[in-house]
Amino acid sequence: MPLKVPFSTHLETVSEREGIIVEVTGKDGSKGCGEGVAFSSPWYTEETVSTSWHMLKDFLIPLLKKRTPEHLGETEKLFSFFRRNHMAKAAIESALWDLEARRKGLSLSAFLGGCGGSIPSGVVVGTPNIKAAVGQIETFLDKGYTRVKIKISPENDVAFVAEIRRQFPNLDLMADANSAYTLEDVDKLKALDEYGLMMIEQPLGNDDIVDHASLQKKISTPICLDESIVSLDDAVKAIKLGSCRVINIKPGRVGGLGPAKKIHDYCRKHHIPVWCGGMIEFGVSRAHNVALASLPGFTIPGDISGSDRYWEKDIITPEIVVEKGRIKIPERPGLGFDLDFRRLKEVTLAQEEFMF
Ligand code: OSB
Ligand code: MG
Repeated sequence: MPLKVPFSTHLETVSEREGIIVEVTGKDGSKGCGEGVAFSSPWYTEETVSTSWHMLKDFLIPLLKKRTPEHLGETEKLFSFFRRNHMAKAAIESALWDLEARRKGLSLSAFLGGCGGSIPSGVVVGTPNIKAAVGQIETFLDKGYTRVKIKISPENDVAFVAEIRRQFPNLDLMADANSAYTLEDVDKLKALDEYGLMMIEQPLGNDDIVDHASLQKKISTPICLDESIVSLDDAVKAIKLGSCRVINIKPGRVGGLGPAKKIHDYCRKHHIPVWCGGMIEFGVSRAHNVALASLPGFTIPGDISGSDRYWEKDIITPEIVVEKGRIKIPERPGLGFDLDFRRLKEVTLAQEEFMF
């Protein structure tokens, strides 16, 4: 689907989004759905839509066919037989969570251990142009969003942040660098300490936790890790090293809701606040994120904006709506949102069915 407005980071501009929607049906007829959130090219992580499709079709689905898990918990272990490819794994794993929650008659939030009620909604500005960024922030604030994230890079940082802070002195603001810096840039990163950022996300190498630990000692702004944390093991090591004070959890990046919940539980025990990141995804993945973000350790508003942030029309019904800065957690069994098959059909490029 085309985005309403292109979304830019220093790495890539996303104008159109491809994705993979998975629907699973149990022997008893119960259903669940999930989403593969890899991008069309490997700019954010190494996975793409094509590699995810390949993994699903040629490895993960045949593996499930051979060893159909009896319990949800077995899926992660089963999938660990194949290295990484977390977004492909999460596409099925999260669909199985939805299916299992529906079977148990619980909302996905309750099934995960969430609190119910509603979650606060944060939003991301996707332009380095200061005028456009200020315009977007004004629109978002009018819609009630409670927290804003901007993207920074060495070409667009201190002056950009300073001007946004000047115009919005009380805004809950964070900055995401998507690995645009190295330790040589410490002076610039230190200069950002002036502007009361809630955190700086992934300033250094996409797979680094060592340099981030050095950097965190030199700056007062909390570091949040995104790309560097692809497993519970990574989170444990990063916290031990002092590489971050906050973690952004995305189910796709870590292999699904099971691993995401484990990282949440560990962080909560170690007093590391977490929040749920976004992938410019469609409503299916967003709905999973809403349920995940209802867990008690998600104490910071996530990048969980409403369906209308990126899409003219989403592929779920109802769409995800932000009201007074919050999203209601559905109470009915499962995800609480259904696929809008009419809309889905309009935007589907390829479809395949696997029976066993
Ligand atoms: O780094 O968090 C990120 C979008 C695509 C890939 C990576 C990231 C992002 C965002 C936007 O920051 C999140 C969203 O609004 O979905
Ligand atoms: Mg990020």
